[in-house]
Amino acid sequence: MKTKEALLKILADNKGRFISGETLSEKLKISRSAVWKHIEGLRKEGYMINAVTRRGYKMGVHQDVYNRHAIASQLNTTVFGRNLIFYDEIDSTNNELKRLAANGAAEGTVVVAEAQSCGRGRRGRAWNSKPGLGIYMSVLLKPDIAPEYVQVITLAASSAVCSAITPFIDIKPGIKWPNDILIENKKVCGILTEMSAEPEKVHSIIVGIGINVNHREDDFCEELKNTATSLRCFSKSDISRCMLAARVLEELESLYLDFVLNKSADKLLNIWRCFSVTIGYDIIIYRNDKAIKARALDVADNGNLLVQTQDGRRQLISSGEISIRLT
Ligand code: BT5
Repeated sequence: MKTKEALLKILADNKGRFISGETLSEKLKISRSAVWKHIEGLRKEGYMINAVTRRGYKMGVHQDVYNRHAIASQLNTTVFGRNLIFYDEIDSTNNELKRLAANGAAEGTVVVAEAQSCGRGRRGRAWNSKPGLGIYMSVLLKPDIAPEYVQVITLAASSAVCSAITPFIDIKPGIKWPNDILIENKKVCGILTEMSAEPEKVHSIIVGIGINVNHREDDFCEELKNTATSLRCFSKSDISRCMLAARVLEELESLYLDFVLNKSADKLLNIWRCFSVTIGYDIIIYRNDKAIKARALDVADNGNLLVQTQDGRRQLISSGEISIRLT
């Protein structure tokens, strides 16, 4: 562990309590002036650390420590995040994981960033990725499944996020097929699933998850003010991003392993249905500039949406070709 990470861990383990410079220098095997320099560095990064002569250093109880070590120490997984890479800033965690995958990164490798300079949504859209407030992370998967099942992974991710966020908020989140997680009709999380495959075989899937966690209403830019929300808007206090990121990875690993080992999406689809705000509702399907009215009936084994159009015909639609609006 690097000195900075080790120092943060000690301060975080003792939140609200003073630790003397002497103790820190002994534990970290560095001089007291080096301890002071590291503390100054952490303060510049935004950590609130109190320094009082003859008492030492104290991190505030509400400080959200967010780094590789802090996430790893919360994580109870066997595969996901065993290799976890944390960046203060990266273009996009999906892009970085794609680069790592090209160099042979293992299944379950996770990239997390404090901020993204070029966070991506679907079809070239942007994902607003301010530092200090949200979770931006991607997981590398190498499932032995046919490419047509890739959509199931997106549904697994949205189910995992809903299960993970529910205990932190006072309201039930909803999933708008296929990848939007909404609270009171505003978007709190988006998922970007990208696949590299041959016609018959998946090489790898990167599932990118963006969650608005501790944003206040003012933190959203003008264009997102009416459409985006955060978990903080529905919780009594700030939420630990480390703890939440760890819970999301645990839930996703459990659903993913169940899916690939049992070759069945039943379990995750049942969870998905519980959170769905699409099934049973009237929707408008936009395809090639045409708008078609339909009712969403169910989700199929491969994650496609079963709909019934107004002429009574039933059809399965996949997310690549269309977008939908709830009516
Ligand atoms: C998504 O796309 O919802 C997928 C977003 C995935 C983001 C994660 S973050 C980690 C990983 N690395 C990446 O580079 N991406 C993934 P889409 O359905 O196309 O929605 C994009 C639209 O959502 C934008 O056009 C905006 O209208 C809106 N939007 C952008 N940023 C937002 C935010 N922070 N909160 C809510 N809505 C947002």
